[in-house]
Order: sequence, then C-alpha cells, then structure tokens
Amino acid sequence: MLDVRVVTLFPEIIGAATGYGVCGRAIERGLVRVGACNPRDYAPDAHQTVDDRPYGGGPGMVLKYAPVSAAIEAAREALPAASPIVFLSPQGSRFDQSAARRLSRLPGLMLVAGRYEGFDERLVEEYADEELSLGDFVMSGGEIAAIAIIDALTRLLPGALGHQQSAAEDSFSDSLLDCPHYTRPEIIEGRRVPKVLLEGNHEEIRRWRLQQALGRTRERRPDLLKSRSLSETERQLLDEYGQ
Ligand code: 9D3
Repeated sequence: MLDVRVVTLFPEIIGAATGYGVCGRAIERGLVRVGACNPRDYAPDAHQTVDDRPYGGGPGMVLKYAPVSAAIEAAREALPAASPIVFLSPQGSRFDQSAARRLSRLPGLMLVAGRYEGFDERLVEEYADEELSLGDFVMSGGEIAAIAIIDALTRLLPGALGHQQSAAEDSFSDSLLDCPHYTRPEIIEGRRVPKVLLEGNHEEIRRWRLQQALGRTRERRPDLLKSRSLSETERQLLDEYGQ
C-alpha cells in the first residue's frame, strides 16, 4: 500500500483527477490511498490568509510559512514515518521514470504543491527532502504535477495493471520510444498496415517493432539513445532503418 498526501490549496483537483482508470481502480483495490491537506484550513488568522506580498517587491504573491507548515505537519501525522516530503516546483530536478520507480517503492509520500510565485523559501529549507519539476514549461501550480506523479507511481504498483502490460513495462520499452500501432481496418484512405504485421511471423514482427522504436527514438529523442547502450543487433537494425 502506497499512501500519498498532497498539500494543496485546491484539494478538489486531486480527488477529481485520481478517480478514473488505472488510478481509480488501484484506489478501489486498496493499492494506493490519495488524500489532501489544505493550508487554508490551518491558517492561524481569521481571514485564513495563505499568501502575502514578496519581500523586496515584485509581482505576484508568495505562500506563507505558517499555514503551509501546519498543513505539512498535519499530513505528516497521517503518513508512515518513512515518507519523504517532495516539493513540486519549477526549481526541482526533472521527474522521470527512474524517479517514479524509486518513489513507488515507498510506504508513503507527501507532495507539496505550490501556487502563485512559489513558497516562502524557509518552507523548502525546513521540510523538503526533494524538489521535483515536470520539465521546462510554466504551469500555474503544482497540482497537475502531483496528479501526473501519482498516476506514474500507481501504474508501477503490483496488481495495478494487467499481467501482460506489466511485463511489457519491464522490457526495453522505458528507454526507447514506442513503435507504431495499428488496428482494423487494414486500409484507411489508401494507407495500409505494414505488411510484416499481417503475415504472422512473430520473430519478424518483434524485429520490426524494435527497429521502429530505435529509428523513431534516433529521429525524435536522440538524447534517450545517448544514455542507452545498443547491442550489435540493435545497431544493425538502426543502420537498416535509414531515413
Ligand atoms: C510565471 C512565473 N514564473 C516567473 C519566472 C515563475 C513560476 C512560479 C510558479 C513558474 C511556475 C510556477 C508554478 N509551477 C509549479 O508550481 C510547478 C511546475 C511548473 O510550472 N512546470 C513544471 N513542473 C512544475 S512542478 C510545479
């Protein structure tokens, strides 16, 4: 069981997005629990203030220490002792499949989603075991990052996927782009399904799929190939891919 608590000013977003598909079923099956903790509920003042103007001036608002700190402490009480606190922010290191594998093995995890210009830096200093980002683009807050991370972790929990899918997940597939897929009908607007897929030679199909995966990865994401070694067979398939 993986226990996830999200500290967020918008807890409804988290609940709405995790109730469907693989994630929804995993929650039903008791493989993962997803809860939220709202700093607004812990704001010490009558107006339930969660943000304030930045020292030094400038645009936007900053998340205040006191309400976020109180929400983090409350979330920590509800989690197993060995649950790291992960802040979601554009300053974080990049979340990837190896981070997903690492975090999915934990008993619990706290995700702290920012809003506005970000957190009072002393929250990060006091509480963050790690800071994660989804990549170099601007979102309005950390909630969608939290949902993306929960989805990626949940898929890795034993029993969350069908057996067939989980086997495929463990193979080459995570360091190469996927091959093209086709289903009926055989011809659409004159576009035919590649012949090899219709002939039923499973060894040839496997080689073709691997070749497509290698070729597309070289074309679209050469960075992925740089950190992956190629076998002699793979090098040959890539040479024959052309283009
Ligand atoms: C336009 C505001 N930016 C000024 C340079 C800074 C900024 C502050 C807060 C940019 C984004 C955000 C809110 N983003 C997140 O909380 C966030 C995020 C993201 O924006 N991109 C990728 N991953 C993540 S994880 C959390």
